[in-house]
Amino acid sequence: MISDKKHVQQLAALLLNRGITDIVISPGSRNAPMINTFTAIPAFCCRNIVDERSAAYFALGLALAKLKPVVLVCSSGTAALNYTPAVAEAFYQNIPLIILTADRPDYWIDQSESQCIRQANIYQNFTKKEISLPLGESEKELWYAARQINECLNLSVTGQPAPVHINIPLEEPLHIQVQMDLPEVREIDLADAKNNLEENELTRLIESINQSQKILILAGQQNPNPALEKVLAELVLKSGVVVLQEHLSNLSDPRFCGSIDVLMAGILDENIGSYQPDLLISFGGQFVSKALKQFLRKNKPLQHWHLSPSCEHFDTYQSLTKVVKMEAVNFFDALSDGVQQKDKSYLQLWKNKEAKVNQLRDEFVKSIEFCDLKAFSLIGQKIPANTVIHLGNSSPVRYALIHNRIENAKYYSNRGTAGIDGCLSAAVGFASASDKINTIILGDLSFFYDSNALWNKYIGSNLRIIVIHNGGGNIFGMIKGPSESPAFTEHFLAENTIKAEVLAKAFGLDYFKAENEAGLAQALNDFYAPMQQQVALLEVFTNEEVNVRLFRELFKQVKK
Ligand SMILES: Cc1ncc(C[n+]2csc(CCOP(=O)(O)OP(=O)(O)O)c2C)c(N)n1
Ligand SMILES: [Mg+2]
Repeated sequence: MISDKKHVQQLAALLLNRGITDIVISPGSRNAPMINTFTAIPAFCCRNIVDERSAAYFALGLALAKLKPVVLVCSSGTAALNYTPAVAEAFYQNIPLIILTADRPDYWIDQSESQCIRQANIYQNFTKKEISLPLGESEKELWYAARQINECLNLSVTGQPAPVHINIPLEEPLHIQVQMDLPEVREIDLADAKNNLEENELTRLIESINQSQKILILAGQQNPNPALEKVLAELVLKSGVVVLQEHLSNLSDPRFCGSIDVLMAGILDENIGSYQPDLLISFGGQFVSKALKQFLRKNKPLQHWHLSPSCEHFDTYQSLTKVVKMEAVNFFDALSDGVQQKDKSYLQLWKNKEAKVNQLRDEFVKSIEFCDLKAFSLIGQKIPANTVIHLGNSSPVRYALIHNRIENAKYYSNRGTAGIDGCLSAAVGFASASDKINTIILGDLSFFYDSNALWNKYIGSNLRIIVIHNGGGNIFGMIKGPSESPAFTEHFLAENTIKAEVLAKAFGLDYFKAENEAGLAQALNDFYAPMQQQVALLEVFTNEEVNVRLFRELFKQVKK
């Protein structure tokens, strides 16, 4: 039995035809036609999560794991507004979410009806397209709706993928069901051409590359991409380009350069001009490192090319001279034959510096007392290889990036907008579709903020949650302004004494804790032991003042 609402039947048919079958529903009455239809068709995989904020972040993680769009379904009113944070994050991370919000007919909006808000275009800044379906079910209205739905579904995955919003006004009665198959609906297919460079343009680009002595390639946040990794590694070998990566770019070839924050600290006091690139080529999402942005804004390249299939003009370093409307892998592939062998001194300069700062970092971390920096080093030694790591915003992502990447690990983080409000939900969503051990490392405030992530039935035994409990928002102690304010403890740090233990118990998670180095090493052994067949939470207690002192000291040490 499916709903008698023809627009909902048609929408379900179009989703099914495209194989978009992962659905996250939040309960409600106005969305009953969607709930009744999707759950009646076995090909749809429906989950239910009550908190729409968490549901949308869960869907984001799920879409990342499955590498395909995920559908969200909610009721009207503030239910829909609660999707907004994750919609913004998905927009800036290029993740396709198909958002279906139930609504009342237009003529009841602002008429003292309950659970009613102005819902058209509520995500207008964070979606590629938003439509409101017509209410009437005439042939013309159904044709019009199908065309618009087709366009939304095509746009969500083409160029730079992004969320789309389909608002669905529905008239009562909402619960009538009929015994029938989904209708046949015409699909408007999309043939997405791989953009090729014209011969002349390609020749000019290759000439530029061959004339540049110092080429720096910035690999921003992106999904693992083995084909790109291969072509870039060959380019490094052939022409000595420097590829700078953070863990979140998921490029791990040892010929690339990492540890960017410490590396930047290491070169700042040196003959910095020798590191300045002639040609900068960037692709992917954002970099976490602020120091890198500062370095490049001060030491601008002569040319900066940004590679973007949807033509984004990212002038992050105030030196953009060309946008190449192309996937990075196709771009480097097209160039590879024409690029000449080159002297590797620029690459050597960066690689030598990287080795030096990494050595200083390791010596320093070995010598210090227990703190967040040390805890991340220990965690890094104990996390199993070939795993998935989710990094919470605030200092966890920074600490993790200071240390070496875990072998064969894939890294994810909500860096589109860097919110602390959905780190755990996104990790839970990802882990629910992953057959690997998934570890999320996040701060205490981020954990409590998003603890509703644990309020659903889709938490797999493969999930490991590490809460770094440092008594509040430690990041604000690391930056000069807030740490010097009289309002620091109450209004920046937001001092926190509540422990995660009670919540772990409430949600039925196995609980571990550690307060010192030996305790953490032991807890990690148990946490990752093959015998640990249950989802588990490890709470690591550290001291705020010690953390801040040693974090600052690290950067002094690597400058030496
Ligand atoms: C939704 C949202 N609100 C506020 C902020 C500002 N903010 C950035 S970091 C932070 C503190 C996070 O504390 P915690 O999770 O304990 O991490 P720590 O700083 O201790 O590493 C806050 C409030 C944000 N990024 N996102
Ligand atoms: Mg904290």
